[in-house]
Amino acid sequence: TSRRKFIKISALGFGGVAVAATSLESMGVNSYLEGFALEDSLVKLRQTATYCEVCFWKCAGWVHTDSKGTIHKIIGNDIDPHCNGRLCPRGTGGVGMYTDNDRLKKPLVRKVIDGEETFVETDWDEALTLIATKMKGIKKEYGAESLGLLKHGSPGSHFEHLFKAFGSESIAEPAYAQCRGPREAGFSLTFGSWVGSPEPTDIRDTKCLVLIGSHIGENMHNTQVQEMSDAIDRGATIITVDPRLSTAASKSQHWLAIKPSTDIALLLAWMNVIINENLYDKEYVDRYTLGFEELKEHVQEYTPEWAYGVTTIKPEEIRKTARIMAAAAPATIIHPGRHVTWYGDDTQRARAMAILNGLLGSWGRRGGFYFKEKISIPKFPHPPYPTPKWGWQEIGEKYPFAEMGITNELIKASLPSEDNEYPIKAWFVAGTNLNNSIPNKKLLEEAINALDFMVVVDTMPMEITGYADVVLPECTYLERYDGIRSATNREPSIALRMPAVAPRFDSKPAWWIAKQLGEKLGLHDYFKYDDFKEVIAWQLKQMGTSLEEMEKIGVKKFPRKSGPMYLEEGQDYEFYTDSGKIEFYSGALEREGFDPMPTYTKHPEPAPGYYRLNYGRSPMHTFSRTVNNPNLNDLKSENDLWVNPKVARILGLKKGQYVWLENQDGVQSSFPIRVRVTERIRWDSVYMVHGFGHNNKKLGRAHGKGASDTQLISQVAIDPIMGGTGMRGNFVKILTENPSKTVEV
Ligand code: MGD
Ligand code: SF4
Repeated sequence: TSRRKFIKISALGFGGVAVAATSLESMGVNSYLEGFALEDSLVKLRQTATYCEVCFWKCAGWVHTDSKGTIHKIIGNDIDPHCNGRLCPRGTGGVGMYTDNDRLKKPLVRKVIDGEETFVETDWDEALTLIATKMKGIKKEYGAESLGLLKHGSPGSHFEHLFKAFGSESIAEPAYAQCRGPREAGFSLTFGSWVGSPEPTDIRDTKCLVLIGSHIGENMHNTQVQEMSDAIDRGATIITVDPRLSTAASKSQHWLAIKPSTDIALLLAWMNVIINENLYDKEYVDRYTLGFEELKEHVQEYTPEWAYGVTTIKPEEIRKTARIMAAAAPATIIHPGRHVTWYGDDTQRARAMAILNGLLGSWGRRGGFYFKEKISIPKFPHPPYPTPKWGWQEIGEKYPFAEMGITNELIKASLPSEDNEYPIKAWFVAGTNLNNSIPNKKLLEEAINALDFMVVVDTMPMEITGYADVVLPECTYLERYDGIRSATNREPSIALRMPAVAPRFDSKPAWWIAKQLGEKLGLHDYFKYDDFKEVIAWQLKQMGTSLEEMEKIGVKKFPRKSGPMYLEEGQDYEFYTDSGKIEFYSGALEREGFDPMPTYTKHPEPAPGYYRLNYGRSPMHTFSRTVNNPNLNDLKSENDLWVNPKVARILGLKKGQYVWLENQDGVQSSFPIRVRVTERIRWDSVYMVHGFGHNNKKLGRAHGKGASDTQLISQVAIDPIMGGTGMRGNFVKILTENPSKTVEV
């Protein structure tokens, strides 16, 4: 069938797009592979352990290098539960992060020469001395707390350690308030537990997978895609709710092309059917949940007929899909999604998804959600961190259920203000390209302009580096040690990352940069090692293994200690919520003045001539970080604008034609984007892959290619529960001519 064919194509994406992803023995024979095999048999290759940094699934792999230090390929580690021996195309292409000649090469310092601001190359000592002096100055004048860390990925943990030792917990990352925050708040208010990454969705054994705008397959999280592909082959039912015919939707038995921004209405109507038709898991609900009667009462008004008027999904379709979910339960997953900061009521949408899972009894059940486990890594000894006077919790607006720093509040706290008790005066930015990840560009630029000082640590000359006072070139993940990977899964495991090759140019690992700065700041006791390798070796020893062993095996699994993965028949279980139960009715939300159960709110709609700007991922790229990667750029070098044929007809647009976009606030895209006319998008929306439209000319391949969704997101709807930035309430009109002769083309 075509379903099967698709997944095979997608599976080919794993091995075929980048053949070296899979071990040669296990691949079918073709001439390309034979070419590799020949090369492999002639050249003695060295294998070094790593885990991938191209996205945050952190698959463990082996880097194959020859004696001259040339990397031949990166392949998956067979025993790694995050990848089962197969990397995705991006992971295989990760070597391009190392080979990219556009990389940052030397520390840069902003100087004024002949009245012009410019970057001047410098040596590490001068750059780090300057940073340490500035850090001390900020501490003296305002307190260490006024130094903010904006971070993402592995480098972040090294600087977090430095910051905490220095006395600042003013720390935030876009992975919370621009990504997963609402679902963590919503699921934790319901089940008392974060979803986390990898998600504990038991897709391997599911009978029904429900995706609410979650585009697994395009969003390439390795084992999740593998398990979904297998689930389809096994005949599991996939129900996808998406205004766009995503790849997942095209493989689903049920594609509900929902009107954007109305998902909560559908979720409430599903609850209405499941409760009123007695399809919920009575025993589970009685034993484990709180507030069923209130929920039953609450959802009465949300009938499928009511939801039809809101969502455009027919009542029969709502009833039919509700019955399918219930018939498969508890092996049904309403997937929590990942990037879920959409409309500002996102925590409530996540709550609705969590509650639906609760009604179906799928949390803690085979084929639903398993109880995840990870192993904790022993802390390398250092003195206790000083207690800062204030931290991320105090910065800016208060959001009662935020559990991590909120980037957008840290940014706002950097704006000039007389009466801000908790001001941020300088930023340290590591591993995040804020210009592409934080909406509301104007505010971001105002905040940057107000800073006393800004350091950026990156591997590439991304847009954010252009605003820095000092730019520090980090070496790539293939050239360094990093913290031991320990993440939740069905069974705990750890993975080692060690250098496969020496750093190119004058780049250095984050751990080294943090240590040098620590020493210049008098924090020697927090960095009592010469090489981070010593920290890892010490930690591994505490865990009953060793660096030598890990160098050989790369990944080590540990037995579960927290008990079985699923609830047993009739088992008593205490959830980590206030009541110890799964909370359909949330007293915690009520106490803070929020709806204790999710309700539907109407969101702004496009004015005539405007279309809702929808965005997502491509299997070849991760956010903006991969666009200049030579291997991945080769596979996809620009994004295009999905436009419904009806819209194309009205506007006279042709396939492949370049257009410009202007949003509701008059913000225009800097570069043109190519039109793709397709029935796969509703007439009221347009769609593009996030991460393109780079405007830093130093990114030779990525510069000027495609449009940036972030640039067009000037309106954000803040989630009052956890502070996330809802970004899907922006509308664009399509211009067939370059609106401004001043923009670069
Ligand atoms: P990137 O834009 O890929 O993602 O936000 P970011 O993490 O900021 O920027 C990553 C930066 O890290 C790049 O500058 C890259 O060169 C650098 N980098 C890569 N490897 C290393 C390394 O080893 N060391 C150092 N020091 N730097 C490195 C992601 C965030 O964006 C997230 S998680 C989500 S889910 C949101 N998605 C999203 C969206 O879909 N649309 C819009 N408009 N905005 C979004 N923002 C969010
Ligand atoms: Fe790397 Fe792909 Fe795994 Fe992400 S899913 S960590 S990009 S191999």
